[in-house]
Amino acid sequence: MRRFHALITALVALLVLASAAQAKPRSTSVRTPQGTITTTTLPGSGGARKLLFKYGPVRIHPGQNTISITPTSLRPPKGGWITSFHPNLTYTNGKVPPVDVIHLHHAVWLINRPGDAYRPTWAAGEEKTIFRTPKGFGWHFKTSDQWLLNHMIHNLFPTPTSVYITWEMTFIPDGTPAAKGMKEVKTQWLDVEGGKAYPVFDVLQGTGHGGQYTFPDDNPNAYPDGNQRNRWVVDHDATLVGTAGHLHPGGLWTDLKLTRGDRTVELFRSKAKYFEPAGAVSWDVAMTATPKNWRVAVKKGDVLSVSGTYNSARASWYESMAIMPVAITTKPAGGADPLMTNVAVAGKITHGHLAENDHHGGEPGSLANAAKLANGPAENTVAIKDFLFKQGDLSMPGAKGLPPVIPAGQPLTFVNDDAGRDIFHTITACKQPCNGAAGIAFPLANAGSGPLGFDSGELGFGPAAFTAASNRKTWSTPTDLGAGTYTYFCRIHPFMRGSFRVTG
Ligand SMILES: [Cu+2]
Repeated sequence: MRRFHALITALVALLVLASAAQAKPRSTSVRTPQGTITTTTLPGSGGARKLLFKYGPVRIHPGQNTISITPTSLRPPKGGWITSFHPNLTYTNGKVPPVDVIHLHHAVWLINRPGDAYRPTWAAGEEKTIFRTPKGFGWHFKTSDQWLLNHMIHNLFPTPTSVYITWEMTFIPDGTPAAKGMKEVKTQWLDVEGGKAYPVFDVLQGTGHGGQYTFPDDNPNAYPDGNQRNRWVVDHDATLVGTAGHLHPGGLWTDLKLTRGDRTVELFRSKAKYFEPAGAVSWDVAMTATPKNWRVAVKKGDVLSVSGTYNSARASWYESMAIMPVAITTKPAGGADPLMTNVAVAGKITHGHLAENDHHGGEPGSLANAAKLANGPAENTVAIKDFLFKQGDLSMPGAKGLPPVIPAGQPLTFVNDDAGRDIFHTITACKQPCNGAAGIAFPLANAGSGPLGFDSGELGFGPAAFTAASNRKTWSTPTDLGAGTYTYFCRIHPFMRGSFRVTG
């Protein structure tokens, strides 16, 4: 009897060991010309797996801030359901670059399904929101779909490097137990500048009300051609199951609203939760997303609209964004009637503070205090070459570092001689002395509104259809500047600082 017992115990132990071995996640990697795909099984999930895509290495040029669009073969190997999307950026050694050094301005994955239009489906900004569909919903992938990756990686320094764009997905292959009963969602892109390939607007310091500026509401000329780019008319009865907003530093929240007949109601406010000690001024932020049980029934003909609200008291925010991709079912799947129920509940952030946002900047460094410098030469032009302002650069010792002098009423013209190398620069006013170290929260475009808050735009050239560049290489200062010493920085390469002096 005792021997029998021992045998049973041994058998049970073996079985436990065997099932433990089976329950271990297994990973396999496939290398492709565009990067690697690593598949990891998720035991006990009914067939789901994690797919990690590493796109690259992508060569990053000195100071680059350009947009690239390429087809990508980094997709699931077979048909199935995608239920989460987690984007990131890494060096080739796997480390995540500090955001004040290399910065994922944006990446957008566009899907072209034969018979449908190209559809932006997932996106990443430096807030690195993680998208997850509620249980039972997913994006359905077919191997006949084509994927395009639109990315803009920004190098804040002249040092070239290499990076991977990475994205991790939860994937449920068709035909597995977990795929049973899944409901399909698509992404409906809602963007205050919808339809533009570089969808940005400026928030000028001091505009709006009470220190806040909402686009498009606070700009009567937001849509000069009459095309209300922030709206989408719902084209089929459906259920909204999730959304989160995308903003830039300075952003406070995005709002998603629904209009039916003469009523407009809030559906969700995605709030920016800043970890940044200085407040709403940097990428040290996470956005709130809708909770798992958020379901909103929408009808054909309803109008969805989006707006973005920024802090306009602290600084100007050039080339800002406000986007809310919404996961919408292809067929109705229940949900609350937003005219009967308040669906605008509080959201949840999708991650905490990220270590790559630890260098806030502003500490005293080696740059000059321009107000204490003697007059430099009288000039009407300042060339920018090799990331240096040729006269009045705050990093330059001696005569070259002295502020060029212009008489009141005369412009000073800047010429970007790096433009031929696809390097864009800006001349953006910041409050004197503007000589702290560059970081994610310094410098700010905080010289005030009106002529004091000048900004050149990105001096440089790019393709007509989509570029951050202004497609010119020169810019002149406003002619109504009063006597005084002015400091400025380059928004693209914030270590670049300069000054000039207006004499009365
Ligand atoms: Cu620059």
